[in-house]
Formats: sequence, C-alpha cells, structure tokens
Amino acid sequence: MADVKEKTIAKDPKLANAREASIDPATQEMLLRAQELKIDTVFDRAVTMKPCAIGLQGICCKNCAMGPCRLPLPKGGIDGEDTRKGLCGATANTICARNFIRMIAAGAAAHSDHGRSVAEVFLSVARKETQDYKIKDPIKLLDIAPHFGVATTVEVDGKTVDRDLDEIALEVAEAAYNEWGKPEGTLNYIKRAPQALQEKWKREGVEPRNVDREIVEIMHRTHMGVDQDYKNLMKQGTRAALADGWGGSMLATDLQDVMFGTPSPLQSEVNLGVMKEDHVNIIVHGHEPVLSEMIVAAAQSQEMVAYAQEKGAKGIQLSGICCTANEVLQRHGVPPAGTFLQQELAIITGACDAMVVDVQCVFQNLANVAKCFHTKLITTHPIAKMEQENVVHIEFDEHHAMEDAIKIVKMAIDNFQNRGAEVMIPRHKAAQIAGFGVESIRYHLGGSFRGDYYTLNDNIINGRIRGLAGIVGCNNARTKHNEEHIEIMKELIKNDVLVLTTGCSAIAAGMHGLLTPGAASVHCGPGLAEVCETVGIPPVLHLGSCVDNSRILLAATEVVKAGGLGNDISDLPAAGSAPEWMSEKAISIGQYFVASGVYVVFGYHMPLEGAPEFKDYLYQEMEKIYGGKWDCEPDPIKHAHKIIAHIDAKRKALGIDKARERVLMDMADRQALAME
Ligand code: SF4
Ligand code: MSK
Repeated sequence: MADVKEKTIAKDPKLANAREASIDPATQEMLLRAQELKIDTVFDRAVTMKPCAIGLQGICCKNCAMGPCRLPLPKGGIDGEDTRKGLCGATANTICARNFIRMIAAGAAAHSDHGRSVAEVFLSVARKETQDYKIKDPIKLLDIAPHFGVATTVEVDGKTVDRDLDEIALEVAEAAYNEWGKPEGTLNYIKRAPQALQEKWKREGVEPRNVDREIVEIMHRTHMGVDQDYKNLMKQGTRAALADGWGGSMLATDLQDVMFGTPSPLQSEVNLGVMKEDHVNIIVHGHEPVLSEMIVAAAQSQEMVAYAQEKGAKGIQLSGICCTANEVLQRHGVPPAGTFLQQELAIITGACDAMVVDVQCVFQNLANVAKCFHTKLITTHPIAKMEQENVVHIEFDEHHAMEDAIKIVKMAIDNFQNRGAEVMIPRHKAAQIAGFGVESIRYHLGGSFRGDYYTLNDNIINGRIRGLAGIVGCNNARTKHNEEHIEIMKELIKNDVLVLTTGCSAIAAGMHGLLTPGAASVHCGPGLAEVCETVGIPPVLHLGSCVDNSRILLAATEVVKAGGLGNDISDLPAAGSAPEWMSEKAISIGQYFVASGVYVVFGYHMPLEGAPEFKDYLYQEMEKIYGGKWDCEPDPIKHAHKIIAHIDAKRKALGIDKARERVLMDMADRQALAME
C-alpha cells in the first residue's frame, strides 16, 4: 500500500480526502482502497451530498400534506416580533420542538424495542421454552428482583429461606415485560434514581407510565393540530426519554446481564487489523446481542473450527461493528473491527466472509459494497430487511437460536473459498481493556476489602479525580472520524477528569489507545494518573453499548449514594457529551441525561438554530427545572473546557474546590494527600 500522505495529495473533488476524513490510519488506508476500486463509501457521499440548510436549522415541518412548511431564520436574525409561521400557523418553536421530540420518540423506540426483544427472550428462558439460553448471572437476577416487587426469600416455619431461582426468574420476566405496556402506575426502575431526582420528576409530571405509551403520545402530540406549546411538547419529550434511560435501555442492559453475564474487565483488541487473512472472518453488526451470543458460541465450537479447517482456513475470526461489537466484546472479549463509519470498509478488505446484521446503524449501502466482493451479507431480524437481491435473510428465532447461529457460521465458512485474490487488511489494531460497569467500578475503585463507591468519592473530594464525564455516541460523516472523541477525551483526562464511554465513542477510544492502564502515564494529569496507576484501570472506562448508558446513570446514582457529593446527580462534578452524534438515539440519551440533572454537550451541530427561543429553553431554562441542560460545541478543545468549567463550578458549589487547588499546586501537596 502506498503512503497515505502521498496518495491523498491530488484528489478528485468528488471524493473524500482520506487524511481529512479520519484520524485513524486503518480507515484512511481502506478509504483509499475503496476509491482505487471505485467503490463509493459514506465518506465520499458526504462530499457530494450536502445537508439541507433548512433541515439543519430544525424548522422544516412535513407533519401534514399542506407542507412541507419551511421557516428559515432570516439572515441577520429576527428583528422584532417573530412572525414566521406554517400554513396552519405553527410557529418555529412548535415546529422545532415537534421535530426534536420526534427524534426522542424514534431514539427511545429503538432502544426500548431492543429491550423488549431481550425481555421476550428472557421470558422464553424463564418459561423454559428455549434450551439455548440460560441464566448466567443469578446474582444480578437477585439484585434486580426487588425493583419489580419480586421477593427473593420466603418465610418457612419461622425461618427465612431462599426462594427457588426459577420462580424468581419467571416473576421478574413477567413483571419486566409488563413495563412496556402496563395500564397503571409508573415505571419500576425510576425508583432507583436518587430520591431528590424522583421528587423533581413527580413535581414536573414527567414520571414515565410505561415505555410504549410515552412514545405513542409523542406521535399523537406532534400530529398536525395537537400540542402547540413547545414547553409542553418538551415535557412529553422528557417523559419518553426517561422511559428510555430509566426504562427500556436499563431493562435491556439488566436482562442481558442476567442472561449473558454481567461484564467484567477483560483484554481484547480493536480496529480493522483484528481481521485475519487466513481465517474465516465473520463480522456481527448492529445492536442486539441475542443472536450474536449464539454466534460466539457456534464460532468457538470445536465442530465449527474443525469445519473451517477442513475448508482450508486456520480458524474462525469473529469481530464486530457498532454496538453488537460492544456487547460481544464486553462479555467475551470478541474484538471490534471498527466503528459505525468503518462498516463498509470492513467488507472492502475483501476478507469478510460474512457480515451478520441485526438492527440499527446498518448502512443500506453495505449491500452494494458486498456485491463487489464475495461477502455474504445476512440480515437476521424480521423488522430489518434489505431490498437488494444479494442479501440473504436468515430469520433468527430464540426457540432455535443455536441452529440459526450454526447455519450462519457454516455459510461463512463455505464462503471462505470464494474470496478474491485481492485481500487487503490494514495492519492497524490496538490493545484494550473493556467490560467495565457499575459492579466492576465498585470493585476496582473500592477494592475487595471496601468494595464500594466511597473510594471513588474520596478521590473526587480530595481532587485527584476532578470529576466524571460520560463521552458517548456515534461517528458522523460530517465530522472527521474519531477526532472529536479522542481530542475531547485526551483533554479531559489531561485535566484529571475520569471518562466513562459507550457506543462507537468507546470503540474509538480503544482504537486510539485510551482504554489501557498504560494510557494513564502518557495522557493523564497527575491526580488521575495516580488513581489509575494505583488501581490499574485505564483513564477511560468502556461501559458497553448504547443501551448501556443506563450503566452511567446507575454509576452516578451510586456516587450520590456513597455520600459527600450532594444529594442528587445534578450536584455531582460530572457531565455528558456526544461529540460526533448522528443517531436519533443520541437525542433521547441526551434528554434523559439532562432530565437526570446532567450538563450535556453535543458536538457537530444541533437542529435548533432556527428556533432561538426553543433552543434557549433547552440550553438555559432546562437547568432550572431538572438541574441539567443542553449545550453544543463543535470545537473539541472548547468542548472539553466547557465540561471542565462545569465540573469546577460543581466542585465549588460542593465546597471541594480547595482540595483540587492543592492537588494542582505541587508534588508535596499530592504526597500529603496520599498520606491522608
Ligand atoms: Fe405546515 Fe402546519 Fe402542516 Fe406542518 S402541520 S406541514 S406547519 S401546515
Ligand atoms: S452504534 S447509535 S453509531 S454509537 Fe450504538 Fe454507534 Fe451511534 Fe450506532
């Protein structure tokens, strides 16, 4: 492969410049390879297709056939009264708020419908209708049972004895499944939030009733001629977002942990270089781990490995893209081959024998790319098919899950011999530690002796850890791949902010070496480096997939419970960020963090500029209601410093800013703190 620098100098203006498209050398190499082969990728399409300027402002309404009505902000802004209105009279605020909460509805639906699929499989397991899945983590089952009012012990002859695990599983499964459509009450899991936060939600009337209802109600309220008050619209947006974060997503995470095992830190690798030329390469892509769990088991079975060897391969290399990758990484150490923007590139290696996709974040163009190679592109979910003829659909069913997985793995093995001569796998890959969660943070930052969040809190209070930041979310072809994630993370850890990450952001962190304990001495400020080196953790902790943002909510709740840092999540020196967001799920995540009291900064752009009043409501007024608010900052260094300024303001409000100043003063102070 010729040098990337040399090959990117003279460029067709219709093609992406590899050096400007990504900071990752593997992505740059494969983009050039695609261009050589005249296969278009998302990077090139982002050059030729520009976003609609009115849509970007968030003020295009197509909610009825009298539209689309477009209300662009006049050049120079609004002078005097804002008289813009659609045919029905809808104002810019109404249109923008309706669009915004429809994004929340779509995002919450995606996470929560994923959660529902998991709950259905869990119900089958509890009813013993499938033998392919088992309860791998009974301790987690016992942990979550009380949240559904399911007793874990029973009184027999005046003695307390443990209840039968199967009975508990069935009651939990039925109660959990009920959360999507129960006719009365509010979601069970909202009671896991700090008391002060629960009171805010009650006061504001945003406690979610059931998952589906909140999403349906958004679609009703945003229909032509219904809710025409942007604050009232946003109230429902909040309720649906909370139904996602403290409902559908949290249920998905917990039930997945019960069935597939709660992750604990493990070592793996990441980036396109994990694919192996002499192995059968199978890539799982999407979000739901129910099938990929089976594919891991099938690919590791002696029978399938022997079959692959019979067909001339040395073995089977399984890897992942997007959040299915994160799911199988955190539980099995299966290496991610890349982030969202690398999905086409994985096929362009010529070494992908099968790409197995489930739901969400799957490019339809994969089918066009697969056509240029031998790759079998396999859709597996009844709600996510592709129209192209070269796509194979093998519908997955939990009742014969292993059978389906073996069929898919076999298909990939049989396809190995059809590879073309030109295989090009970039060499780049990085080592990483992934698989952190609420439980493992408790263990690592508390130790086996104290085993709690007190040690983390102590280190925040004494200032070694300045604060916490959740850096999450997607890649976006409108920004330089991975650059914002990495710049922001580096700037934060340099300033002693411990980073928790999920989704494609977590994959990016791994690709750029931030998920190893060794990153602490290279990139961290002295306080954070000391903590990471002492307990042997990376300064950026991989907490899983998009639905696992619920782990961040619960970790923050544990920090509140451990004491010394206020009585609500909004008191914590903490913030959230999605630097390269693109998915509607990110908007739902952002809003459930805001409504949980977190300052949330998005990168790239927010579709709010056309409705300054509504934007101000999200960026300023929200804070008075929930303690959290939105912000947007595309420049990564400014973005990181907005987070740091917020953290410092919270430290000041808590009266712990002085300890931090001492930490930063000199080594003697740090040594004195270490003795405390
Ligand atoms: Fe236009 Fe109103 Fe119809 Fe929207 S709902 S398209 S603003 S007429
Ligand atoms: S996969 S939602 S691109 S993080 Fe969860 Fe990545 Fe965003 Fe999809």
